[in-house]
Amino acid sequence: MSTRDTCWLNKKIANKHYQTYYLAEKSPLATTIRAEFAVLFANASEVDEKDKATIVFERVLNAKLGVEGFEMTVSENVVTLSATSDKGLLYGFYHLYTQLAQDKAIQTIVSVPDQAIRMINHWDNMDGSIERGYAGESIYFKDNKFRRDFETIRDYARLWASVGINAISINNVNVHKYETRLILEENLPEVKYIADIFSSYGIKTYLSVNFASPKIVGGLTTSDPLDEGVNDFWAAIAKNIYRAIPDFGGFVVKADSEGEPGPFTYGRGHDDGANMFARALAPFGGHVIWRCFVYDCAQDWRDRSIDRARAAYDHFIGLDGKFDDNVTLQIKLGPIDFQTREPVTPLFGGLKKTNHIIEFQITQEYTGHQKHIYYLAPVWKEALDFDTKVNEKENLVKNLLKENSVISERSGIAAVGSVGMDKNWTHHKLMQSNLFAYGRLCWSNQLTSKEIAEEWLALSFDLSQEAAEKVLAILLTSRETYEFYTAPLGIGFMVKPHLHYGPDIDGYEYDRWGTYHFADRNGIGVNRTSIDGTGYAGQYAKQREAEYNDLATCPDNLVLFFHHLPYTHVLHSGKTLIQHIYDTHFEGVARVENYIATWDVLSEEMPAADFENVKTLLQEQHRVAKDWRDQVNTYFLRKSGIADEKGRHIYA
Ligand code: GCW
Repeated sequence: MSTRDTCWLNKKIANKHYQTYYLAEKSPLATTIRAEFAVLFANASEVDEKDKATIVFERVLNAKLGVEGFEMTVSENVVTLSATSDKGLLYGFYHLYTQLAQDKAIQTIVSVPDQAIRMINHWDNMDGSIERGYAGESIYFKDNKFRRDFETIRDYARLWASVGINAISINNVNVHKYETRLILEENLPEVKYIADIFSSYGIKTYLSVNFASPKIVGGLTTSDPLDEGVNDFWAAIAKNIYRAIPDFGGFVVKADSEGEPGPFTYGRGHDDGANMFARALAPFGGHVIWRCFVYDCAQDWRDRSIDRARAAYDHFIGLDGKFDDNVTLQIKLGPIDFQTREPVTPLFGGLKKTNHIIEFQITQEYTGHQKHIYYLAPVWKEALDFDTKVNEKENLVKNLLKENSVISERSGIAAVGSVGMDKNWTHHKLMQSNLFAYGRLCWSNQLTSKEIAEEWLALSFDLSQEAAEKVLAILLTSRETYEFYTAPLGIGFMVKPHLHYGPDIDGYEYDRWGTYHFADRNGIGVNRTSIDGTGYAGQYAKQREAEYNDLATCPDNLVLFFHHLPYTHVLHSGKTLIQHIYDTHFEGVARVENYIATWDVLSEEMPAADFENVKTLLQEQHRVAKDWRDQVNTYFLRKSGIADEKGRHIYA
């Protein structure tokens, strides 16, 4: 164990009864269970006869448990954890632990994950930096070498295993010079050290690869996916990797996106590109995850015919059914890029014959850089529960991920990770909740954001009921608070360019990234209707299209995503648009002030380091929230010339 924060694995089970266990298995996963007993139980002892144990692990044949599920039964004060694999036993172990740690009654339960792939993508570079990382340097790399801090990686692996994560890609999807070489022999022993650690926690390791590797490191003159030499190159690479790491997961690929190379260079399609990797990996059971974040990032702001929101759908819908069985498309939750409020990407429900996973972002790129409190579970739940209304009936994203994938084991969820070398992993203590929530929600889609936060609080701290409720209230309101003081009504991207922290209302307005708000003296918003706008709304099923097209039914919180409206437009809330902007921005800051006051009350109950950590960061959140409030309010007062009806101070 390293000296790092133990997060939600923070308690030792002192319960006298449950300290003896029987576990016949000898695999690396079983060894992990033994190690966890030693760490998480006060007096655990392994016994070699079943009837002397109060915790019994049992491998069973039980189709309803699948490969990863487990069953926990209790009779006469003996808990039996059964599963078809050691992985299921490990998940069962953590479940039992969390129940005991929360002093909950041990109850019979069958638990099977709702999503098959439950993955983390790291955006770590070998120089130690992390793209969009806010919690220190990479836990894997440093100075263009492997960091070799295996204790940290082990501690990290157990955190994820305890909430059911089963796949991790370790390097950035923007694959630079040194990282392009990760697939080569010279680096495989080091990748294997990491993969073996993850493997002993039931996690498969993936690498992000550079599409242009054949040219860059293979000595070829082309990286054309239909070229024989290129195919041979990838086949040899795959063979070599699997010889070193037999349970290697596969590749993650960002191609033809934000400057990364891809099949377009050779006039080929994304199906050609993805299937090339699929063929190379297939003999070894390997898997390619192909990202759909493909759009024109060199747009001319003058050109109103392009709408970035349309891009993923326009690029991929025509390729539905054309991918090999071991390809999975990875699609960002929203059509633009992890803004506070975006509609759900219409490819969910649109794709019918292609494996796919939804991509979330745990790292708080646009949501406060882990300096602001932003509990993300509500965002993810909203996406998973989104009713696409495809075929004119209820069709929720969480079900469609499986149902519309050719092979349901190749569907699920991925998220961009948020940890670094900071002692508490996430920089902000409270933002450990997002790690926990992500894992729990991937496993059990029906859990509520509140249930998850309560569980996290109970496992992480020893708080009185009253104190726990205070923190809970902060977490559960945090997303709306951030939304209040930043960009209004689904408009997004009023952030400082490149940095993506703090306000810059026109920062992207004349830039090449396709993220415009079109504010003028009369109004603001993007007309994405299929009536007289960009047509984006038309990518949805009929009922959704109609709902978004029509101001009478378009939800307030997305109204500027779909419509360009005058400041005097009256929202469903009864407020004018301009008054909504003023009110929410004043309220957003007031809420942060309340958080500060609430937090101060917790000084007695919170561990000192955590108390200080959050207290300091709340000051920063407050500073930046005020910047947002004042710049946004001033900007719109100047544009519209309409005063705040409550007469509050706006810097004119
Ligand atoms: O949100 C954008 C980020 C890039 C990132 C890209 C992506 C890894 O600003 O930093 O690149 O998304 O998802 O590929």
